[in-house]
Parts: sequence; structure tokens; C-alpha cells
Amino acid sequence: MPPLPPPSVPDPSAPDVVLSPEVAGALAAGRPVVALESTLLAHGLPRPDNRPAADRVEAAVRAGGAVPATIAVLDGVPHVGLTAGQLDRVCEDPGLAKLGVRDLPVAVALGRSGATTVSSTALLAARAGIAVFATGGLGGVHRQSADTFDESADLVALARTPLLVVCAGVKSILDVPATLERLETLSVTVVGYRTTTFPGFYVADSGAVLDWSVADPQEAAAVLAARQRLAPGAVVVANPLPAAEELDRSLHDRVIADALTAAEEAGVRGKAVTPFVLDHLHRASGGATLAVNVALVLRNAELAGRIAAAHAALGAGPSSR
Ligand code: PSU
Ligand code: MN
Repeated sequence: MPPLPPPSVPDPSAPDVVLSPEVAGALAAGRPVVALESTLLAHGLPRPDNRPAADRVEAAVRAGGAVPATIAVLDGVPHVGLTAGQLDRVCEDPGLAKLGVRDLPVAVALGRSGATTVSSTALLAARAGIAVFATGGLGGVHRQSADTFDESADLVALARTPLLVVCAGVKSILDVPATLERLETLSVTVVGYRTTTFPGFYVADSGAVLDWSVADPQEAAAVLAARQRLAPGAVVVANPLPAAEELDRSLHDRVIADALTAAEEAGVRGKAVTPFVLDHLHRASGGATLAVNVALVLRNAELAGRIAAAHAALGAGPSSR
């Protein structure tokens, strides 16, 4: 019997990314599309609450006027736009890998599956021709970074990836001022949405001040179009929760301090830190951080849909080819 070819040999004719029919049709017609990441589903929200959240986030993008394209790698294939069954896989598999940009070649070459972070989602979205992306909170500089060197790969990825990302700031488990300094160094454009205070993820205001704000989706789309003409790299639109919806401040400060101590004591390192801390917060707050996390992602998804629609109407950039 002739030997079977080794399963890990990549097919040189295989596309880099597979677009769902709906996403491919929208991009070809110049209709607005919003990329969504899957790490926030698989590693940021607990099972089984993550599965209905995935549908609600996609529905929020549609409510904003765009087609949602959730991104994940399944059996070595980067998918842009997932079926319901593929979303089930992402949300149900407790062993699903967390893939940053550096992990993508391994997953693709070896036929593995994984959820994509902000960094790898942005890269795959840009490759697919999608210019607008929604998430919860960006990764950034961790509070003990002077000792651990722990800084999310999201930051350097945004420095070189041409797209706009809507977020509620950076996760407040991080060192927010240090993260803003790094975004400045990396020349990532940061604008507040109707505010010049940088949001604090679970809370409306991180205390940090921004130089710029945009007043509506049209202004955000215009900033994206200008960035696309002028320089590679991303535009961050920081969209705060309304004060009435934020997490109680004293609960916020207490559970975050506890979660960071627990991570330290458990010796958690590397890419396990963020999922560990988020999970600790969801349990320590009795689900309060989970509810706020989902609420802010939904708001970001809807705003991203509106910005993508405004950007498509400009007739500029990859999403309106
Ligand atoms: N936003 C959320 N929840 C999350 C994340 C973002 O509301 O879980 C994820 C994103 O995928 C982001 C990642 O890229 O956390 C950052 O992980 P790290 O700190 O290991 O770079
Ligand atoms: Mn890290």
C-alpha cells in the first residue's frame, strides 16, 4: 500500500483565508462588514453564556447596518464569517487554543483550531479586505510589566494593521496610562467617541485624557479613510459605557485587586493571564463583570456597524472595493 501523504503538508493552492458566502458577497459589493474576534468568546466569557453572546454581538453589528464576520481558525483554516455550527465549536471547546499573530502559522501549518485575539483578528480581517473591527477591550501593558515584560501583542499589531477598531478602552486589569504611552510610541491613532476621557472598560472613565474625539460615525469613518491614505496602522475608537451602566467603582477596584493577587499566587504567566483574571472577576463579582462585559461589547459592535456603513458610503478603502 503506498504511504499516505503526511497530513501537515500545506496545500499551496489553498486560500489564506476562507470567507463565508455572506461576507464575500458583501465585500465584493462594497457593502459594510465588521470583523469580530473569537478569543473574547472562547477565553473571555464563560461557557455556556458565550454562545448566546456570540449571536447577540453579531445581531448588534447588523443593527448598526453591517454584516458581521466573526473570525477563528478551524482545522488549520482561518475563517472570516462563521456558521452557527462553527460558532458552536468556538464557544463549546474548552481546549480551544488562543491564537495571537505569532501562533497563526503554527495552527495553519499543523491543521489546528483556535480563537483569534485582537492582534490576529485584525491581521486576518485586513487580509480579507475588512476595515472595521469591534471588540471589548484591547490588550495592553500589564501592571507588573516592569518585572514581567508582559505587554499584549495587540499593541504592535495595531501599529502595522490598517483598520479601525472600536473598543471600550483597554481592560482595566492593565496599566492604562502605560498602555496609552505605548500606543503613542507606536503611532496608533486614538480618538474618543463623543469624549476626551479614555474609557476604563468596566467603568466609563479611566481617568486618562485623550487629545481627540469624534462626534459621530461619519467623523470616525473619515479619520479611518485619512489614516488609510497617510500611514499604515490602526485607528482606535474608544467608546465608553454610559455612567449609568458601569460597574460599581468600589466593587471594580476590589475584585480587580483580588484577581491580580490570585493570578500572582497561582503563578499564571503569558497568554493565560488575561483569561485567568477575567474568569476570576466574573466569579468574584457574582456575574456583574460578565454582564457589563457583554453590554460593552454589544455597544461597540453596533457602533462599529454604523462606522463601517459610513466608511462604505465614502467609497474609500478596502471595505468598499
Ligand atoms: N476583550 C474582551 N475580552 C477578551 C479580550 C478582549 O472583552 O477576552 C481578549 C482579546 O482577544 C485580546 C486579548 O486580544 O484578550 C488580550 O490578551 P493578552 O493580554 O494575552 O494579549
Ligand atoms: Mn501577555
